Amino acid sequence: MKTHILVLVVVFAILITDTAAERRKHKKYRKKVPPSEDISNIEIKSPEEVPHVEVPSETGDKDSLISDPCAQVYCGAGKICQVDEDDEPQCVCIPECPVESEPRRQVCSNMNETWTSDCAVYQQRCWCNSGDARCRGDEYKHIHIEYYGMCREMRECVKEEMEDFPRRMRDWLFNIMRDMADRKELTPHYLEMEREAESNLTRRWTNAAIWKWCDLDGNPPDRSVSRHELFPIRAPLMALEHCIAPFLNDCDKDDNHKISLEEWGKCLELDESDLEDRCDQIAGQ
Ligand SMILES: [Ca+2]
Ligand SMILES: [Ca+2]
Repeated sequence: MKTHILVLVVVFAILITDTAAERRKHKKYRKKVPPSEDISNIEIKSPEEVPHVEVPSETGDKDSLISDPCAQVYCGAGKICQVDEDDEPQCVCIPECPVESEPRRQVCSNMNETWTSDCAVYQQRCWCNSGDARCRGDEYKHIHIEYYGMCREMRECVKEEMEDFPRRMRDWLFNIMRDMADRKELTPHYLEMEREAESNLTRRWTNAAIWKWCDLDGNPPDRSVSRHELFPIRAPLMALEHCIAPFLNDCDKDDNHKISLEEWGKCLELDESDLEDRCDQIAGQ
């Protein structure tokens, strides 16, 4: 999954820099994605609410793993499992986050504050939700990562850029889908859709859009993409592309914090009649 997201970021960056050239050429061509130093340094994490699996120590033998009450316990982000005095497993706030000195570990929160690591953000949220004195205030109960890297002033996405953004986004989605097909990272179902997109120009953008929407709708797969589910594309791309946040916000036309396939198609300026739910049942599980 991490590799997929990294691929998305690299392809997106390539697309941004190649847009002008592509416009001149018209003709599509396959390009190998060269490694980009800056972008490959971006560390991509899973969505924040995905439960962390506490892996039992490998040094323990089989019996001790079975008897470890924490062995099968899943604690959320910012928490670890500890055994209490009654030998019962408890999820507690992570006592200490690793000391991070590298700037690339920094994250910017939704409160526009730079934190040393994602761990520090989740730890703070855990403290606030468990009444710990180290909580900075009630508002930190809902703190989350807005994007990776230190907080920066986001350039405003001007009207002309916003108008051009759906086209760039469609291009980007198709290029990622093609790249993943080349890497044999698509399920047979999505590979078939990719082949259809290659051979049928009217399906090119729609198939890629449907695939990405299905791909994002995974937690839970309920045929709508929540703000949380957008995290894998929003957080890593925000540092590179200042129009991504306003674009995604704009997609949710009825403001119910979820993006339906219809809304997704509309904001990508696709023909509604071409859009149909073609999510791979297997991939959604
Ligand atoms: Ca969903
Ligand atoms: Ca909506």
